[in-house]
Amino acid sequence: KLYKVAVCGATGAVGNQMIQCLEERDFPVGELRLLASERSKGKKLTYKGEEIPVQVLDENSFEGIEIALFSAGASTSKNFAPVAAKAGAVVVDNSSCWRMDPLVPLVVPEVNPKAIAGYTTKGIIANPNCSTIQMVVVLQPIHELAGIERIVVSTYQAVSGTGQKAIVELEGQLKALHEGRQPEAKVYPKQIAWNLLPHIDVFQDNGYTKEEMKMVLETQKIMGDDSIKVSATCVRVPVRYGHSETVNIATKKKVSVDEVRAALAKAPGVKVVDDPANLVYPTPLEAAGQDLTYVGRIREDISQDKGIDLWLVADNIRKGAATNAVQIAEILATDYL
Ligand code: A2P
Ligand code: 11C
Repeated sequence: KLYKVAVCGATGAVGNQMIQCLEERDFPVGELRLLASERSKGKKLTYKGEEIPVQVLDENSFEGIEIALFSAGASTSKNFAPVAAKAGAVVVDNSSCWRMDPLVPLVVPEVNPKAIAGYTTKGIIANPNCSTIQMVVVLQPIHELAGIERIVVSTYQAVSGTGQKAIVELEGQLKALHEGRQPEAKVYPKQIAWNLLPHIDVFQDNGYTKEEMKMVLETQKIMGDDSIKVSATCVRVPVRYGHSETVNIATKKKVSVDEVRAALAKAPGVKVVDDPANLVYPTPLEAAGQDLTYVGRIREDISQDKGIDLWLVADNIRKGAATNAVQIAEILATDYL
């Protein structure tokens, strides 16, 4: 069967990648409707060699659509995901808008594919935050092996997570610095070139940022275990594509590095890249453009009895957003629609 698919936010960094993923993975598309704002009127995007005009999103955009992939920001999702669902589409939404709604499943196909069944209540499935996706893909097999009690994670997040305008800002600042000019900061509150910012999304009353709290709450929801304790520090780094993370875990059962490595070697969506003696460990440049989550620096935590340290890297626009959404759509198509 072929499906009528809409991509809402088609002109954005993630939306564009969604179109590419549908093509690469040969998703059974019968009709592809591309939606964006008034600003994109007249634009055309290419799918399988064919130019498709971008349509301006409105109340009638989803007539006849069966699957709608959304990545046009939280306010667009809030207003239009229910419109698409009412028109009969199943929405896979990449924004943060619906993730913590108890009636909306939050899905990473390698971790909790069965949760997709819950889409029937609201017609919406939420795609998690990029930094959460790559972490749970790696932690789920360890949780099954040894039971995870606590996670302490620090992230090193690429500017593409903020969108195309942030990539342009980083490049502009680097150029200015090389030319001896004062770099301009508009997207971020401080210069990002040659710098790091311990600040992603807005600060909350508890001192954490919203991005950090997404890692806490989304991890518990996806892994289906509210008892897992998480403390996160999210940092923006001057990297274009690929989020990296150091993850320290405390487990209920003591496990060896070899056992963790063996569990990860057979885990779906994960590739172990870990031979430090030969300088083998993953980096964002190597993960960019790929769909796997790469894990290296696997070692026993010397500061506690039952702990493991890990280093993870994945492409935030692909596995962290577009690929994960298209994987959900694939399961919908195969098992539900
Ligand atoms: P447009 O290009 O017409 O502004 P990014 O995250 O890379 O900034 O992309 C955001 C995506 O969401 C773009 O495709 C953008 O379309 C789309 N978008 C943003 N606001 C709206 C809106 N109010 N209605 C429809 N599409 C929107
Ligand atoms: C970033 N993780 O890297 C963010 C982008 O909740 O979907 C995605 C924000 C979200 O800036």
